[in-house]
Amino acid sequence: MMEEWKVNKNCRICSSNNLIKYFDFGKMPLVDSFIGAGEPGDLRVPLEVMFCQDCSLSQLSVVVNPKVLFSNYLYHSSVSKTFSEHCLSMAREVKGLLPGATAGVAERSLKALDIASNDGCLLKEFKKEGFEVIGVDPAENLCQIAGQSGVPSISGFWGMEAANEAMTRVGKLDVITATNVFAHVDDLHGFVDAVHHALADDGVFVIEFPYLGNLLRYHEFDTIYHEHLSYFLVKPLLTLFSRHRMHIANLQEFEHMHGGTLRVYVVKDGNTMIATNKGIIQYYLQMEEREGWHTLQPYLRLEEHAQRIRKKTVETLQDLRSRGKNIVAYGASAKGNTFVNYCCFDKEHLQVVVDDTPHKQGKLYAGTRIPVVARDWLLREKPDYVLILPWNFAKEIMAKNEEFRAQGGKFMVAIPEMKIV
Ligand code: JHZ
Ligand code: ZN
Repeated sequence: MMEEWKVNKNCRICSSNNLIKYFDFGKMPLVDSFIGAGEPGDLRVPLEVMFCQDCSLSQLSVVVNPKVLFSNYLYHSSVSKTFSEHCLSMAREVKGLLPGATAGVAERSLKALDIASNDGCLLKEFKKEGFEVIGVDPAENLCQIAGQSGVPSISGFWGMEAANEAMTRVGKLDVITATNVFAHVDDLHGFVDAVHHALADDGVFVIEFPYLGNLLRYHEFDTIYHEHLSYFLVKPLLTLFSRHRMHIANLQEFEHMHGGTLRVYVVKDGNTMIATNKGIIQYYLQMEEREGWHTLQPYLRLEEHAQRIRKKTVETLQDLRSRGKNIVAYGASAKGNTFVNYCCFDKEHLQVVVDDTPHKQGKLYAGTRIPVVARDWLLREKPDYVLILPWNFAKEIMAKNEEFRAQGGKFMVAIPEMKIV
């Protein structure tokens, strides 16, 4: 039988066993899995975050088998317009960085590979910029969708095998991207080895992940769930890449993406084609130091913030319900399900979760078993209040539902603080 999860005892970057637990959710369901009609009960696994006192990497105490998590993945990147626009600007910016993209070297076609390419959302944009593209994703259903929009994909997890297959198909890569997947990887060293192997010597590896500094600052405790094995600061990443003859050349922060995303440009040592911005790396290291994020103390306060937000949310919902108001949620996101499970909500508290992803509709939210429905439900049933779970997309979701608002519907957001918008 397939092992469903295993315990993580050593830091996945520096191997230290000096790991201190700072947030304990107890046993939680796999928040990004959706239950179909008649499907069996939900798997519950301990969810605890630990801080490595040696390299400052935050990480979960368990690793759920990635085959359980990702083989049939319902998260479709293209559903969010904000994210699609982000992909377009990323393709343009990365192209501008590459020596091969400047005049005179145009004869050579540039090659881009995206790890966890999902429905091809990012590679579509690289293709428009003239790149030859190839995706790698473990979800068969998503590779098919990507293929339909002209993005060829290798179905599987990233590693030496996928790297070799990609190189057989397109050759060495000028760009390898990994957006919102680095935190999902257990064997980070194997992952980076395979990147080093497939990347051209003057190429660039671009990763994006939600920055741990923002999680701490804005109490984004709901972004903690089994898929996110690691929570990154800049400091542990420097340690990681230095062990693979690579280094960080530049950094950029996007405040509006997933509550504050960090984009990190990584190159092989000796690659002088892409200039290193030492100033910005220093700036981030000093800020992390100043905020105390390389020590345990600020982490210990996160659970207090989470408890306070939970209390306020539970009270607000109780108050509204006692006044006969109907409340639903919007955005069947993974983070949203961490939140509703943490608050112990069920259908009595939140009648349904509205989501625009057709594949999630008609299913049940894991753990809480709240039904996921399409948007027309809102206009038909006219609930009084809508709690937006993906606070990162609150603007986009409210703009989309202007008609509901015009009819008197109200929106709420719980993070960083519970409020009626
Ligand atoms: P969203 C995802 O987490 C998945 P999630 C993943 N685990 C990860 O690492 C992080 O991102 C970074 C819906 N929606 O993107 C779509 C609408 O219905 O915040 C999604 O179900 N209408 C890989 O799941 C959800 O909301 C809309 O107009 O926490 C958003 O989920 C919009 C904008 C979204 O991430
Ligand atoms: Zn460590």
